[in-house]
Order: sequence, then structure tokens, then C-alpha cells
Amino acid sequence: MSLFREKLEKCARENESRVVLALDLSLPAGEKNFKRKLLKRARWVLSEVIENVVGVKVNFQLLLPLGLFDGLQSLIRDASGYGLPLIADFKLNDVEHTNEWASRHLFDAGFDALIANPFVGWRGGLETVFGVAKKSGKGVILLVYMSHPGANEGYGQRVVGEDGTISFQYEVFAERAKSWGADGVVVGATQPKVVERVYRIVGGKIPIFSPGIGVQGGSVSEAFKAGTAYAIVGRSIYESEDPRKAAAEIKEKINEIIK
Ligand code: BMP
Repeated sequence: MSLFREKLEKCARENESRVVLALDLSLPAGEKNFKRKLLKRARWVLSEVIENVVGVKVNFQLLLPLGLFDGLQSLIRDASGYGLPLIADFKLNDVEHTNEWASRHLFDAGFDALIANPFVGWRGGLETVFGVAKKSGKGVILLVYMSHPGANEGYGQRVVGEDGTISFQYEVFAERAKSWGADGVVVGATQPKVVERVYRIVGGKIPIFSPGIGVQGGSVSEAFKAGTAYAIVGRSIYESEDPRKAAAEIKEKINEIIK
């Protein structure tokens, strides 16, 4: 098991939480001192939810304005000081040498895991990313079925295997998550039937991370009953007037379902 998985499971036990905070705060670049305000707000939200979450996911909303080795460093230090695993969500989706440098920079900057898109394939695609991650105990989480309506156009299409069998693209990706040694898979909470199917394929051995709860319409109870291990939640927490309370409520709701 990767150090990332160990850290995540330890945190889940200690905080009794299955909520990964998606810290997608954003501000327009034209606003005075927007970088400083953005970082201050992000650090505050994080400090409010520490004991109610199991990890933090960072996306382009913070990376682009703040910079990986600049402003983001103080947030990364905060998360690490709180013992919270940090997931880089830039959905790596390129050829080998680009993916390799992106993953090396993300891991060197302090991220514990990253999310990648299996559409890019293994050879010349994600093989190197898994190699870089394994060497340093970091995690790779694969997108298996996204939470938005158009996900069915790619992840939900029917594909013909080399032996002529027809399956859904996401079923193939769930199988690949097993054979490639992924540390997690993303399946939208908006698709509980897909969560259930993927759970059967990965045999409960690879945790399912489900975004799409709350604003996107996914249900906590349907997702967790179907096999979700961790909910990824953004706006319902950081847009709330009281992020601490919002995170605590989602955590308790999940704990009621999985107890
Ligand atoms: P929110 O709870 O505000 O809808 O945020 C969901 C988070 O999960 C966002 O960071 C988004 O980029 C991410 N996400 C998603 O919504 N659906 C996916 O299929 C995969 C994601 O990473």
C-alpha cells in the first residue's frame, strides 16, 4: 500500500471522516490583491474544517494564480502540518515526458497523490506517472466515470475488446485501475449504479472517490450505499457561511450511513 493510502486511512480513522475537501476557491484576476485574498481565504477554510475532513484536493483555481512553488506552498505546508493528505487534481492527460515532469513537480511540491485520466493509455502515457509515484510512495487516482452529464459520451460509451466482448468504457478503466495498481478511482456520486458496478470490479480493494454531492445533485446516501469510500465536496463546504459546520454535517451524514 502506498504511503498516500496509509496516510489517508490513518486520517479517516482519526478524524472519523470520509470527506475530501475540494478547495476550489476562486477570485477574478482583476480584483485588487486577488492572490493574497485568495490564499488567505483558502487557508482560513482549511483551518476551519481540519478535524472534519480526511484530505484536501487542489485544482486549477488555486494552482494557476498562486503557483506550485510560490503561493501554494503555504497551503501545502498547512495541510501537511494538519496531517491531511493533499491530492493534486489536474487530471493528467498528456504524453509521457509532459506527464513525467508534471508528476515530479507535483510530488516535489508536497502533494501526496494526483489524479490522472486513463484515456491517455499506459505506454507513453501513464506508465511513467505510476513509476514516479511508486518510487516515492505517492498515489495515483484514476478517473473512471466523471460526475457531469456529458461523461456518458466518453466514460459511458460501449467499447469492443480485442476478444470481441462489448463493455462500457468505465468497466475497462476500472479493470485497468486494478492492473495498473491505482490507489483510488473517481466515480461521480451522480451515478450510483456506476459506483456499484465499479465497486464490484475493483472488489472493494481500491477506494472510490465520488465528487458531485450537493451542488451537482448527487446523493450521499445513494453513493455510499453503492460503494463510495470518500466523498469529494467543494462548494457545499467552502461557499457555506460556516464551512466547519457544513463539513461536520456531511461527515456525520456519511457516518450514519456507513456505521
Ligand atoms: P463541487 O462539490 O463544488 O461540485 O466540486 C467537485 C470537485 O470535484 C471539483 O473540484 C471538480 O473539479 C471535481 N470533480 C468533479 O466534480 N467531477 C468529476 O467527475 C471529477 C472531479 O475531479
